Amino acid sequence: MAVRIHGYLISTWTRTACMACAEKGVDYELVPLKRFTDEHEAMHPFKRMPVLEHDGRMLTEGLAITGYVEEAFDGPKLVPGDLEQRARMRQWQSMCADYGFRQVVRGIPRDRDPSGEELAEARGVLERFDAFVGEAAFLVGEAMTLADIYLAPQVANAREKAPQLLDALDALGAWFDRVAERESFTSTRYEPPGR
Ligand SMILES: N[C@@H](CCC(=O)N[C@@H](CS)C(=O)NCC(=O)O)C(=O)O
Repeated sequence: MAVRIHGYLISTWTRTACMACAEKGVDYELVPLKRFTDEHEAMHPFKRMPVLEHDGRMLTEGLAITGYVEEAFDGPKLVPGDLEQRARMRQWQSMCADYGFRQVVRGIPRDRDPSGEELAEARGVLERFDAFVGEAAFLVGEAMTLADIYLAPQVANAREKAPQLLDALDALGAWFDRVAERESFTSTRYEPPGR
């Protein structure tokens, strides 16, 4: 049965779920959620997104969804076989789920100019991320992993809302330019209204 992802691409977590499918070569249908309805709550107890539907299963949480996509389908491995790389990938996943999501995605508003404090908090996280980017093509080696798939939508979100947050973060910028060329990234682009 086909994979359905309930959500919208404005959501970085939804984009991460879609990118995981795209990198894996899994066809999916992006289904608009009827937000905050009973139907939404039946799918997601916290009324968030994404929700992945497959074979009668409904799954919430980016961690569970991307892990499921990795294990349920053939295709390029998104989780490294190497112990240290796997741990580094999870470190990135955790940093994105906590600091990136809190200070960058949620911390920088879309509907008003961010305050100096909000910008400084987000910038602090992105600077730390920049310092973590190594020499390899991708975050934990020469192949894309879930680490890249977590971080790319967050950096895209920052760039869209407050591009100055990424000024002079050269390692992060070079990594992002590489990921931004991937079909998984271009095919999941969020287009803000009016652009
Ligand atoms: N821990 C959740 C976070 C999901 C989440 O917060 N999604 C955001 C969009 S990126 C959302 O649904 N926001 C709507 C809201 O907070 O009402 C996951 O890993 O999927």
